[in-house]
Amino acid sequence: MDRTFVMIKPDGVQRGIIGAIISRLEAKGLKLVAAKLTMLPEEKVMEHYAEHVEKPFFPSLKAYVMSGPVLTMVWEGRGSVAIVRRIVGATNPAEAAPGTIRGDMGMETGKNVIHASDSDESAAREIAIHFSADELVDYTRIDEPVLYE
Ligand code: IDP
Repeated sequence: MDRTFVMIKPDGVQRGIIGAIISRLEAKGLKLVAAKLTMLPEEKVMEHYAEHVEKPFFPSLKAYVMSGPVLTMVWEGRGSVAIVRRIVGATNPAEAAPGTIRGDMGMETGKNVIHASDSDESAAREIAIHFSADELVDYTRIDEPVLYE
């Protein structure tokens, strides 16, 4: 089954919207298979955001994601990478569509509440950065037989 990596960033944790965000993903039918509340060490930030290290906004991005605890998660479901990206919305919350997490819960790109993998390759890479294989829990959600055709 497809898996995606999702992280509630420090602003989302500090603002007390973890539950509201998880509710949206759960109600969609996605299955939570791993979760960890943690402070990201610098080496994980460098690895996770390797493609952005040379960008002008990287120093502020790094300070932002290290400014407090994050909730790292792995969510599973058929087509989960694309589904979660649509639920999360555009990078800039000011432009993200209403109904999306960023569109409903954020104001600016520099504090955009949540991260979600943008491809299956990114998901596999990001899951491996943040979780070991034995932290991914294998179980069946009781509604799975009625969620899928
Ligand atoms: P994404 O998170 O929607 O996939 P990316 O372009 O991959 O967006 O950027 C990664 C993260 O870097 C964003 O979620 C945001 O936190 C931060 N970021 C991207 N562009 C800017 C910017 O122009 N200013 C400040 N932060 C930015």
